[in-house]
Amino acid sequence: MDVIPAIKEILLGHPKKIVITMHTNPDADALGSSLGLAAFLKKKHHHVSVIAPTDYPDFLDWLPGVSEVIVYQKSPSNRELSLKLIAQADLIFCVDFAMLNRINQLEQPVRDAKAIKIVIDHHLDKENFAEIMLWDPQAAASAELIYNLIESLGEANYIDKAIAESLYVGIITDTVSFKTPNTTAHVHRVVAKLIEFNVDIPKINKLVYENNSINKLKFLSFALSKRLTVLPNCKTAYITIKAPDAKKFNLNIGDTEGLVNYALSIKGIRLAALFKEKQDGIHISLRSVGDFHVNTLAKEYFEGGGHKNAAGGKSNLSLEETIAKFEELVKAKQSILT
Ligand SMILES: [Mn+2]
Repeated sequence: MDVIPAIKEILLGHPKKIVITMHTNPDADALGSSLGLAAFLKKKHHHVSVIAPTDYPDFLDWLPGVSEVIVYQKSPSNRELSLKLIAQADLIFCVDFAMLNRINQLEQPVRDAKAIKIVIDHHLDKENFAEIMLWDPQAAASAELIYNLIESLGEANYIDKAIAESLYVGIITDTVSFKTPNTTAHVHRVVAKLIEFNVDIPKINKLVYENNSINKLKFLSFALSKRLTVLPNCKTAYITIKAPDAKKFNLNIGDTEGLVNYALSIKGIRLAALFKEKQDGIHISLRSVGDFHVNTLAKEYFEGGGHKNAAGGKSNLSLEETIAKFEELVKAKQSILT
């Protein structure tokens, strides 16, 4: 099936009840792409609800339309409303994920929903639950795919400053400011077109990258001086955050965003990890440079997945056991890493 004509046809006719949802712990691409798509569909007179399984980081609270996002986990009434909207929807867009286990408790409700499901995603791991897959693991961001979709529908004239800023922030963050290998000439062209809608570049970059709380900076200093381990023989570095650390520094959602990149920034390091001890287990972020596939590591050993150079997973072992497992794996893969 040709994806664009199929989506075009589905959106024709009377206004549809549409739910847009994104992966848990939404990042700027998941949230920005969802809000950009929502704003576009609203302009086309559809009834659109945006549902996030869990809360988004504070540094995204300026995104246009963000106050209307229903955070499922936040309250019983949000849960009830989310389930109702999902059950009644004509269409469900799954943005920035292609595996239903990425939306936790919403997995079953979305799976069971009578709605037509449309995936818009660029993660490597996917399952076939949707009628329509706009899926391209080469894409730099889901926001790039949303832009492509709107343009392919012949409706770029619907894009306005709010939509452009929502998509722009998804692209700058997922490409780590245009530095990842998938930052193609096409990505730059898309961003150039978005900028023509008067995207406020300095404002957005300030909000995203220079919006640290003092706590967050003090925590960064602590993490780098007390919680960083380097395995030079394996070209690997990792940071661990114990549950009491998060408490002591009063960390908010998103405060550990980017921390793993400090480990990766060390000269010669090719694999970096961040282990966060949380109530529901150990959350793991993995980053690499070059041809070491962290998505495979995440998928095979840590119930996760993602991209070649950026992935996430979890572990139900203790923090110490998880780290021991990780070190063992890394040592076994030493020949690939060095
Ligand atoms: Mn993304």
